[in-house]
Amino acid sequence: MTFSEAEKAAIVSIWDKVSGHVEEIGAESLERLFLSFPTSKTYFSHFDLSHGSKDLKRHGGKVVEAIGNAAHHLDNIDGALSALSDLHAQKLKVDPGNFRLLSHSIEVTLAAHFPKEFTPSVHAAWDKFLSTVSSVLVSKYR
Ligand code: HEG
Repeated sequence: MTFSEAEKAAIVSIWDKVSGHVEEIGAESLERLFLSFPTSKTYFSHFDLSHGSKDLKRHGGKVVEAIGNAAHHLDNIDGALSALSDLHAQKLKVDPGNFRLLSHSIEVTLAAHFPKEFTPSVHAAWDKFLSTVSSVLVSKYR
């Protein structure tokens, strides 16, 4: 997937706002995922999923940091997420449908935190970006 200059600018400008708040944005995205789509919780039976938990913050922070890594490598997301792609395909085996649900939850979180900046065209760029990240993470399933 290639990104236009305008899409790259939209992705990076939101990332710059997120980068100092990775745990907060990540935890809220996960909380929205688990509340709206409860079947996604099956992968996290070993976590405390209650509001504000350390597990939500720690894991949310890791997920959002990985998205930041991808945002810094828009011309080579495959390479940037290669190890994470191995992990999801070979060890975690998360049903691919969950990636759309998480992407949606992240987009809602971004819209709620940055209502002025998350315009329809910025939203579209982020949707394309998160869909590319998701494709990379499920690309090694077979
Ligand atoms: Mg995954 C671990 C990123 C979607 C379930 N995920 C991780 C880790 C990262 C990550 C950075 C930690 C890896 C490590 O410890 O080395 N995940 C990540 C991204 C996305 C994603 C960037 C999509 C945008 N993950 C995803 C989805 C599910 C899931 C949709 C299931 C609904 N991830 C999952 C589980 C673990 C990770 C169960 C292991 C958690 C643990 O036990 O610590």
